[in-house]
Amino acid sequence: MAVGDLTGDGVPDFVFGAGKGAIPAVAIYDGATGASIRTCQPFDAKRKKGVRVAVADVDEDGRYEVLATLGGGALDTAVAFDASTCQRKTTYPSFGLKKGVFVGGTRR
Ligand SMILES: [Ca+2]
Repeated sequence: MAVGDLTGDGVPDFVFGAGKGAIPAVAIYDGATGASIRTCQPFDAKRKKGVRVAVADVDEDGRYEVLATLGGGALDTAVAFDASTCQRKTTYPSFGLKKGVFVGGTRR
């Protein structure tokens, strides 16, 4: 789970990654209302290793993106995507490990 203002209303929103065995989805909820904003699927549906998430402004445009990686046993690819469109913005190169990686976010 990660927290960050993805809607721009000044209230932190919540991002949840699916657990191991589930389709690798990321669910985003509005922190002000608790309503579901959207569910994104940043990885192939067959890669059911669990999704780890973070929130960070990776392109320094003043808006947060969602960072996601797959859990242990998966390639260590990390991606950043737009929370409002689910469109991938960045794919980070693999370290060559298949143990999964973790992601963390920052504030500017
Ligand atoms: Ca950004």
